[in-house]
Amino acid sequence: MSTPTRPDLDAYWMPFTANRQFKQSPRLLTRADGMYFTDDQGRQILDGVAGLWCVNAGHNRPRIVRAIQEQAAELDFAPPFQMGHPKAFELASRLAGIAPEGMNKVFFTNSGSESVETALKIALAYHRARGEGQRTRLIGRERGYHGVNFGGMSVGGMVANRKMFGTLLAGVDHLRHTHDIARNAFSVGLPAHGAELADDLERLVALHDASTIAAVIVEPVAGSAGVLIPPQGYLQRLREICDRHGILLIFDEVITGFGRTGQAFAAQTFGVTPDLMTVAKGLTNGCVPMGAVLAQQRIHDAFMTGPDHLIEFFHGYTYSAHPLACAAGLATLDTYAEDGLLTRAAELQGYFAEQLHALRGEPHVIDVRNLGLVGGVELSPRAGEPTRRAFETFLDCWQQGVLIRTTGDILALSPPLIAEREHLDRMIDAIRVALRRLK
Ligand code: PXG
Ligand code: PLP
Repeated sequence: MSTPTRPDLDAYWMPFTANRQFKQSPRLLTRADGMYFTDDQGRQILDGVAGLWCVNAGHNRPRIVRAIQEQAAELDFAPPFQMGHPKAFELASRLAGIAPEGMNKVFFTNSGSESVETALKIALAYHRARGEGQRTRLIGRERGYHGVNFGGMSVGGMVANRKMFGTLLAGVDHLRHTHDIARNAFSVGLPAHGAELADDLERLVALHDASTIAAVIVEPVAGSAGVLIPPQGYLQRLREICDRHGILLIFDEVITGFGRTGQAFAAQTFGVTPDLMTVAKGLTNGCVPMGAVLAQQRIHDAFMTGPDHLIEFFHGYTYSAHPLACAAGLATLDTYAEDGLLTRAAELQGYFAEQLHALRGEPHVIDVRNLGLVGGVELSPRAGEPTRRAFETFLDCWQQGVLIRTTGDILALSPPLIAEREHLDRMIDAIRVALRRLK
């Protein structure tokens, strides 16, 4: 097929992209359907990462497409402050209905990053509303990713995302990460070792005093930092320590939400209920930007004091609960329910794990890890050129017509939850082929 005319690539400063490399050899997607993208050369590209961990129901789902089209013609925008529209309330109720028991209040945002900022602000204001305004300290974790805004960047723990940007938020500290190849390499599902790393929180309590700590935020499964699966018992232990000290526990479920780990939320997969939960991505199947914070009733109720004509929480976005996003969200939840997608990862994970772990022994592979429909393959870095092996693997897979993600020298797979076994086979085969010809 002849190369179509490409747009001028100069003006667009691309996010999280090697701009110069991209513009020398662009990868342009023009259509998507089901498990596949089409690129501007007319090639079919198998989607191994649900777009960017978000298109959980696969692409171009008719019900979602229709809902967005109809909504645009019916109510294009409604101001979210002191006003509402029916679908915002409906979507909040539906979300509360699939959330862990007791997480029944929903605050809408437009992205994962905004959800994180919102959750951190709720935590601070909650303590203050209850007369514990000295609880201002926020605790994150090394190798955490909580978006790119100042709060999320500060509690986050990826050095490249932080080092350029000055002093960040004051009063933030970090738990150690749980990644431990020496003890846990090639674990199938949850690694056996490392629950005791949750005790880092006790050390930070001993250092700062619990009375100064507002909240701890962690990803139940770290995605962007390279698919780090929590050790058995780790999240339970973190919950216990938070409870002991009156510290709020925030789960950042931007990636793990909406069926990725085999239940609607990782909180349910692990049987650990946080106080606040951030979501985005799969909330609208990636079709319209939207995020949300889910809160326990008592967190919300702490704000509902004072005269009732006064605003209780001075926070919100112009596009909070945007009608198009709400319409997409409702249609997405219908699609998940209709196709049983929120539990499909639980059905597929055995097969996925088996095939993925068969990459053990291929060149450069130093770890394989998995949970639900998330997989990570860690490569040993090429001497003096960290991240290049993974990037070359990514490019090779792209040439083979398979889209994967990389972070550092780690390859990540997070296929749409509609994937069939042959799709999983093809993704893993593409990685195998690429690894065998990699230097
Ligand atoms: N928290 C978590 C846990 C995330 O994974 C965000 C917050 C921020 O969401 P927004 O919608 O603001 O991007 C994310 C986003 C990758 C990758 O390569 C992952 C994300 C974003 C960009 C790249 O794995 N996750
Ligand atoms: N900057 C200015 C000047 C604004 O007026 C607003 C919103 O009114 C914002 C930023 C925030 O925009 P958004 O509500 O879309 O986050």
